[in-house]
Amino acid sequence: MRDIFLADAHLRHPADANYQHLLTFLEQQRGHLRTLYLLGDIFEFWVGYRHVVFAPYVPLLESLRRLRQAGTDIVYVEGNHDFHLGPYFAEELGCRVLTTGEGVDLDGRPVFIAHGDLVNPRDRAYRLLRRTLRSLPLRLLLQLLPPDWTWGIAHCASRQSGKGHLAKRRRWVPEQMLAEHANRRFAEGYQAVVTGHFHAPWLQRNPEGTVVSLGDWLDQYSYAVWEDGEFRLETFAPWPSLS
Ligand SMILES: [Mn+2]
Repeated sequence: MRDIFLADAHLRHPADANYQHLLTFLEQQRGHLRTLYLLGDIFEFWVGYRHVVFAPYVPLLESLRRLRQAGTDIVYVEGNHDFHLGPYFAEELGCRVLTTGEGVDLDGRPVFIAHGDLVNPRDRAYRLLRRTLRSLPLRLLLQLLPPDWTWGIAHCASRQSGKGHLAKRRRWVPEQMLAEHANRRFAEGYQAVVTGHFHAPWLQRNPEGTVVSLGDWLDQYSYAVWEDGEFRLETFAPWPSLS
């Protein structure tokens, strides 16, 4: 049995190619997967209501439900686009929801998993925004706004924040931040660190531990597999090869 780690699908509409490929991929995994680790930003926008889910996400939720029925555990770490996952994911789907990064045990090895949006302690502006989006007043406001409005506002805001990412990338090099973050975790005793968020697939085996950056499921279709005590990065081939 194996575990799969996947992040940053930024799903919008079931007809989109990346959405379809994710459904196909998860269907192929059914019955062969011990734990599916979703490391955030699987949805372009998710905010949790108790009895409401956004209609475009129903096909993925059904696919996750089928995985659960086949015996797969699902751990969902909230990203910067999907938060307040609570009620639906925990109670309806029986997932383990983590609001920030946390340590997990993989066959006796301590591994730190996180979305990756908090790896840079110098990005104070983002930390403030993150706290605000998750604050009680904003949660209450979201309960009052009609979900269709929230959906519209969120998609508009995520288009705006996409423009800011390029400027940040020029100021802070992801590989360097991830390496510094991983070193701090290795010093705490973790043997591997797995994150998403930066849309950059790479895996580095250092003497201190393994660093895994997942890439994305937008157009790279990269993911990590934990099997036989080791991580490896793989790429889903959406179309069968012609050779
Ligand atoms: Mn992200």
